[in-house]
Amino acid sequence: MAVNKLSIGSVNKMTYEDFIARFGNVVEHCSLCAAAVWRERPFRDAENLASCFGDFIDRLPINGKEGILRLHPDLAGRLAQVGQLTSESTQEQASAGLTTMTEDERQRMNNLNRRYKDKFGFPFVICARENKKDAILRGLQERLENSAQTEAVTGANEVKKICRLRILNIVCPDSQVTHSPL
Ligand code: 2AL
Repeated sequence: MAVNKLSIGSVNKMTYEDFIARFGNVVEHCSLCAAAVWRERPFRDAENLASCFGDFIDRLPINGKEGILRLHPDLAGRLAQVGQLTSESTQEQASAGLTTMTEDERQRMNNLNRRYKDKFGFPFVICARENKKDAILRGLQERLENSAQTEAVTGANEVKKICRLRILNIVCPDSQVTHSPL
């Protein structure tokens, strides 16, 4: 959790390199998103910055959305068990209660994750900060019934929620750029 949040004014003044250093992982392991969004500055506020990332993800073709999903770690998966998640994912998965699951719950989640990946070819993605473990297990079970096309779009929408919350951890939500009239 960022303690000293940035104002949107200081975000707008960032060099490309600084922008990538701060926002390169708001979409997990996909600094390409930040590299593309940098050209949209100046941003009005944190929500506008999040919308720019969201619009970029929305415009991706289905195989691009699937690619972004593949960059996400499984929930309560192998990387979590060996402590190899990014710091953002570590906090998100803990907030959903995934670090305090029973062995039975972990096995159910791992089995459902495996079935999901076998069916769709990309991992199940959900915004862990907006869900608890029971809702995640239910969501996994329900979404397994969907088509691959529906899941690519649903998963990408979850990535947008994750991205927005990561941005709100970095940028002060109250700070705005105001333009004086000409
Ligand atoms: C994640 C993750 O790492 N953080 C989050 O909110 N969701 N992963 C996932 N497969 O949904």
